[in-house]
Amino acid sequence: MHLDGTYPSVAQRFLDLLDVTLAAAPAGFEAPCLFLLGDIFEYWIGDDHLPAVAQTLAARLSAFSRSGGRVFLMHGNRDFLLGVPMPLKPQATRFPARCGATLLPDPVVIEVAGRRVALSHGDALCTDDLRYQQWRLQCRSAHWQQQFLSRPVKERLAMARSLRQQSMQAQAVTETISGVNQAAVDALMTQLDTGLLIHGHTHQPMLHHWQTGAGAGTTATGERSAWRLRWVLSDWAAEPPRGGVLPITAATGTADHWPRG
Ligand SMILES: [Mn+2]
Repeated sequence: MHLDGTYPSVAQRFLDLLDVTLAAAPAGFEAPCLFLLGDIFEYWIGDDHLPAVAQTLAARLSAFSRSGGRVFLMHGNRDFLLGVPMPLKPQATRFPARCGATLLPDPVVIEVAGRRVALSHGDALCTDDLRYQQWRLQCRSAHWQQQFLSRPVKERLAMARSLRQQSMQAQAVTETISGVNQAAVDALMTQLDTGLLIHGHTHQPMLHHWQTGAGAGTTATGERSAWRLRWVLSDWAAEPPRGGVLPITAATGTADHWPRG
């Protein structure tokens, strides 16, 4: 969603759809679950700095969790500091707690109607972008995070702004956010033993389906050939208006959901 103060219309549309989606959550045997798979915010400099849109979102999510829903958050490449303890302010309320939410690792496997479904932000799969993966390793290290979070808010805001500018310049050169690497996708799905992967990040919403190995039978590595699905979520944008929510039910990712033709 990349929520920030720059595009209030995007934040409003997201919050409105969230209200509709949460209100429509079916009453079942278990609590309805909401998963936000990272880059909820355009940037996040620490849980001690709460932008207005973050306060609004936290209030809505907290109300949903108090009414029996369950909320799960995941880090993206913009908001990877969300929920990380502040070295100099250990008593600061963590953002997930403020939302009544649980912070998930990336990737994570959930079970839906007996099927294993993998959820990820998606940036770790863009392995062709070596410079980005180096930066990812660095900024996800405890050392870098403790150093960054120990700086005053003003300095952290300035650093976040400069990082966003560098990221925009890099994207202007390559014209697009790097796509996922197919070998990395297959390796992850084999490792997680799942036939359905849901992620965002690439801003290229699409349902991909393919067969592992060359046709039917067994693959070169001896695995049984199988159909795999990768559902890429839409990003949220102001112009033209874009964005959406993927309801996950027992039928998600089955043949009924494949595009025709
Ligand atoms: Mn992202």
